[in-house]
Amino acid sequence: MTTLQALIFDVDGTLADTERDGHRVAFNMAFAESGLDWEWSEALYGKLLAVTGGKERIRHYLDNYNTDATLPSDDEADYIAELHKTKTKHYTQLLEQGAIPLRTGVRRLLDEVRQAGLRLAIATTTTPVNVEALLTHTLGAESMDWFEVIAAGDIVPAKKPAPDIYDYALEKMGLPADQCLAFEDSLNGILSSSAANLKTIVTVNGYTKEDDFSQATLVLDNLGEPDKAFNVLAGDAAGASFVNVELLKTLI
Ligand code: XBP
Ligand code: MG
Repeated sequence: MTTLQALIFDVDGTLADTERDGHRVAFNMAFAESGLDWEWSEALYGKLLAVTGGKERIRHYLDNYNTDATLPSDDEADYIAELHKTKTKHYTQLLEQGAIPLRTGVRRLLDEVRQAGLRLAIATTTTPVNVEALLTHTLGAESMDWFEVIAAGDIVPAKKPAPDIYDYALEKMGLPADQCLAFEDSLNGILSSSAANLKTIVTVNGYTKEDDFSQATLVLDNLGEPDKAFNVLAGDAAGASFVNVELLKTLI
């Protein structure tokens, strides 16, 4: 019989709603600091989220939405990398200021699964220091040790929707996909986790609620709390009203 051993969490959009009020704002701050007149509105950012990875997203913007832009440097890759470093500085400062809370149920579920002895990992396309800043400023510095693998950013060349980041996390944990569950919030995320053969629970957010989650095991509006039931958007929640270890064991 297959038993549940580990949970692998995406970060952006899943642990916290970081994109609209965190990453987007930090990109705009970096553009302003660099003397660029680029401004990513909430609506434009929703379209830019089609591409994962901040450097890749800037490139996608230049190739598709600001084709007349001239960069103040001949070395485009180098310029984008520097711009992205500035963005990361602003993003981590926003997190330090407590700008982005965890999503409903995240802290409770992490506490419960740790009590139950389940293993934890992270698989995300965001820059490693961003993960550290989010965990430290929401759950405390010790939470970095709760996750035995933090697979993040450029650690694999092919970002989501490629399966590589999940494959990497599974390999580091020495576990087969069928003993783990993934948590995601977006189409690129579930394409990645599904291609790594992981059953996936999706908690949608404002940017992703219209995405195609037909590959998900369960689709919810959030993880829920004992006094705040989730809404089931697709799949069988076995009569539960919030995600707990008991429910997770029925999904594997
Ligand atoms: C998150 C991303 C990241 C962040 C920005 O996707 O695509 O690129 O938006 O972070 P996922 P960086 O939730 O699927 O991991 O600028 O550090 O790349
Ligand atoms: Mg995500």
